[in-house]
Amino acid sequence: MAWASSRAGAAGILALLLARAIAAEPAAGVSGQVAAATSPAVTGPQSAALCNDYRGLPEGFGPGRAGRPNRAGLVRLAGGTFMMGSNQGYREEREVHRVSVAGFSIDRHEVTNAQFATFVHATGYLTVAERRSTSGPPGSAVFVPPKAGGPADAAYCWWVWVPGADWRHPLGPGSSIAGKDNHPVVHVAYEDAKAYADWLGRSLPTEAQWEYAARGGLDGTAYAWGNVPHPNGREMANIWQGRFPQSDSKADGHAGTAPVGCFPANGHGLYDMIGNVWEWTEDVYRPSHIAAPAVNPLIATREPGSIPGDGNAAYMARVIKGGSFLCAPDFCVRYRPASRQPQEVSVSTIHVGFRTVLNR
Ligand SMILES: [Ca+2]
Repeated sequence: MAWASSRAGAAGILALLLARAIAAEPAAGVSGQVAAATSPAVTGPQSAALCNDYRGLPEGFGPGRAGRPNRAGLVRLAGGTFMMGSNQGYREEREVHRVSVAGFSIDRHEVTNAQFATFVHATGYLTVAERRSTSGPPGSAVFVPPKAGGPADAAYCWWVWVPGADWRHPLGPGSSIAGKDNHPVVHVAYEDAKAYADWLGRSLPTEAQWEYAARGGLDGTAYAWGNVPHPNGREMANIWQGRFPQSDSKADGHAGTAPVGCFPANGHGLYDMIGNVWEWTEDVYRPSHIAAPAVNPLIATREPGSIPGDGNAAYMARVIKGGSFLCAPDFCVRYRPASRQPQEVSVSTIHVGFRTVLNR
């Protein structure tokens, strides 16, 4: 398979296809039309200090180390017990089970380009997408809407491997992040996210920590803000509106990534846990919650063969959470706290980013 501008199908895109094989089926009870009687519960501070006026760096942001971590931009969450997963969503979200997590702190918003640039400037770090490997030139996966009248139904034809695409050049050579200091960094592989977290003296969230944080204190609701997808007609997260993948109507005001903090914070004061970009977690992906531990769970080992096409001994997928600007009511209803998806650790894309936690 040639790398140059090839359509999805290159080895590095394999995980995306596997993930979408899981993602493609409709899920009972989670369509965009779902509306329950529960009132919307939008709480927490609003985003006046973030979004367009934000420069992308929390006050006091800078290097840390394991013994003295940097705490800028963190929100402290008390420990607690919640119901993790969903029995109404996609099959990999089952079963709902009671989970307890100890107190921890988590980034108020997704890691921004400004934050990642500070890290790279200080360390000289080179992301996976920027490194030449034996399998091809540097590059990453970019979303390209199919042309009108084209084979829109071809499996995941909207993913294009673009040589030269990386966090500084989200759409490939010629593109840039100028003016996007406050957008979430993208095209970061799992080890890139880990390296950044290490530099701060922090960690990546476990899936349980992430879901506990995303629920914002609302236990058992379908969405992070309640059971109504659009309370009072309001767009609550940066997702896709319109017919996917042909046309994003931008009803939420954004196509592609949005600056962090443009949508209401959840009940914990956290922004964009849902939508904008998917977020890496520390957990190795398994296709259900069956037999998961109940206290501070962390899935550290995979189950070979548990993911369709997973015949490669070196294959390793971790859980990503929250959905992205590419999640649509008619395609991937994964803009919910219980949603989860496998992402091959070495693959970066234009719609996966991350945030960090501090476990002390
Ligand atoms: Ca997000």
